[in-house]
Amino acid sequence: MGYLSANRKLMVAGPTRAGKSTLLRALGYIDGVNKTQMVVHGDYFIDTPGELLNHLYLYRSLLQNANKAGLVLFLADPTQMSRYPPKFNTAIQGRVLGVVTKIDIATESMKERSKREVEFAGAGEVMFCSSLTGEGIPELREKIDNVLGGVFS
Ligand SMILES: Nc1nc2c(ncn2[C@@H]2O[C@H](COP(=O)(O)OP(=O)(O)O)[C@@H](O)[C@H]2O)c(=O)[nH]1
Ligand SMILES: [Mg+2]
Repeated sequence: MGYLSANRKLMVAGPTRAGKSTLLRALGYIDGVNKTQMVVHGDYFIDTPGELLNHLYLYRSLLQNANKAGLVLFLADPTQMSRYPPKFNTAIQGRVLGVVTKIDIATESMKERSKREVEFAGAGEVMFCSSLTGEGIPELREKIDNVLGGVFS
């Protein structure tokens, strides 16, 4: 995998069970969803286990992988707390985009709290989606294609 294609990878970070793998499936990057036990590198994506965010001593691993990605999604799940470090974006070379998922089961105030969590982590822009209903997925895919150059086109 050369430098250029590595920089076209999409990485998804977020807590355990936030819906990272399900989102990658909704976006068409992967077929099935299993519990992600380790960092999975596809040709065009990097999936990560939530444990990397849940434990301070694992941030280094998350960041090393993040620097192989052209775009890192900071995923927030309205049904649970996301413990992103403040200004986490400054440790990452690639672009960062905040994504609040599971909007099909979240109230407005839950969504607002999730938005603030990823903004705290340094996401300048935040998008909303549901991997189950597909709401917001086309807009998110378009944004990803704009940043990464449309790996599927
Ligand atoms: N309601 C709802 N559930 C979701 C959504 N995305 C993921 N889930 C559920 O959240 C759980 C964890 O998803 P998973 O992708 O394995 O999370 P990961 O640990 O971050 O990779 C699963 O039961 C999914 O079905 C969503 O947009 N809406
Ligand atoms: Mg997973």
